[in-house]
Amino acid sequence: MLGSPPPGPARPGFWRSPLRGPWLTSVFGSILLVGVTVLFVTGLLSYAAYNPDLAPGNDQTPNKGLLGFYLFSWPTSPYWLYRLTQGVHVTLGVVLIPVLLAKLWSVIPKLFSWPPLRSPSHALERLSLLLLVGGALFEFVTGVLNIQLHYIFPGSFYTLHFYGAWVFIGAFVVHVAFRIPTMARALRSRSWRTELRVPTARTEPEPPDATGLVTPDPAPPTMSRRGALGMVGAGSLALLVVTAGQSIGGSLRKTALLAPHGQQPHTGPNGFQINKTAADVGIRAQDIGPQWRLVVRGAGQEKTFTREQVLALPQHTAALPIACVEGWSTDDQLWTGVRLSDLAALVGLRHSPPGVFVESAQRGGAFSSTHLRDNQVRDLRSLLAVRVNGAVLSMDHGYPARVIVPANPGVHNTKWVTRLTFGGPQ
Ligand SMILES: Nc1nc2c(c(=O)[nH]1)N[C@H]1C(S)=C(S)[C@@H](COP(=O)(O)O)O[C@H]1N2
Ligand SMILES: [Mo]
Repeated sequence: MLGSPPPGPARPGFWRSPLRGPWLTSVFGSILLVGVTVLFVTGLLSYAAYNPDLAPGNDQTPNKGLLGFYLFSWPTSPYWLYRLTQGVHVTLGVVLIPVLLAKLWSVIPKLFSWPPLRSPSHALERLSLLLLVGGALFEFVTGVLNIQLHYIFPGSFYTLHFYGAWVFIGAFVVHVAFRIPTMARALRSRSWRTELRVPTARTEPEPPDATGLVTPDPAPPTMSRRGALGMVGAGSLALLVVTAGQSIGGSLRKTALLAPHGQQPHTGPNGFQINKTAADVGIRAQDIGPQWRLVVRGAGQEKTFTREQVLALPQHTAALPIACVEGWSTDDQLWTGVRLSDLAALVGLRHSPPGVFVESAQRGGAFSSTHLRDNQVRDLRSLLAVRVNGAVLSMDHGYPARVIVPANPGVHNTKWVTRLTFGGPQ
């Protein structure tokens, strides 16, 4: 009854490119195998770096259950750790887009295989492919939206990208487990060196095999496999060139054409990337003017400081970058201010201070408050900064005072700080 497919893409002769076949698919597949693994690991690290188990403030995935099994205290050394892991995560994600598209192109006839459901196990396999392809597209699309449109969905991006990653990686592991023998066989079936010498005119389909990727009715070649690989490689390389500079920094920053925050916005001591300006988040002049106070609480004590009193406390300097989840980061900036551990000591927490809950003058909304862990408070480079590169903090960088902690995701370096509660909210 379902014997012959309807006219259209389910017919064996519909897809006619002579390039499609297990070898080409396996080349793209093996790149994705390595790439997706690195994306997944750096993604898990990014999640850990958020300290998502510091409830209630940081915890945007309270129902994560077992998925948070591996969480650990994100370290503060090396101070560039998050800059590296998140730079790799975002840059690699962008660079893999052409490979992902090429891989999907190479297997597209399978999406239309006929009959659509042959048996229960075939149904299961197709369901897993749906999760695999859907999961991959979902993760890449949400990731790109986040880095380009700059948190169009601050709370939900995090949750969607996190759960989406687990669905995707589940389907990915099943897929790899089933296909790795085929992949290994296909990669051995022809030599790279020979293949890369074949011009378009001599490009022939791979021999038909059980994978069903090879067309039974090849059209004349319009491109060699070398050409196809070159095109995908050039696409990836172009994306690398226009994104990597936003995290590598230095003079390469100028090449980061795709980076919304990647190029140098201003000059002078405060001339580095700004995530959200004071105006963006509704900081008013009176919030940070002469009426501004810093309230520090802990161990049953509470102290209030004017800006002059904060400036009169012992000042320390640390060279630290801002590294955003979006993948961009600044070069090291020289921050000066009061150590978080010194502030804890002022409210009676002299030895082994606990974590701190940080609140800003921003009235609600994303990133207006943060929890930091005890290891972050205890690092002597962790500051409530009042100056950067020798100048007073600009309004957009968090005047009068902001948090800066080594290896901390940018989002936890709260600007326009008004209150520090050591030991968490009470
Ligand atoms: N109060 C407040 N602090 C904030 C933010 C914010 O929106 N509000 N943005 C955070 C994010 S996401 C980043 S990456 C850094 C960026 O700091 P910068 O704008 O000084 O570069 O500030 C963080 N601190
Ligand atoms: Mo950020």
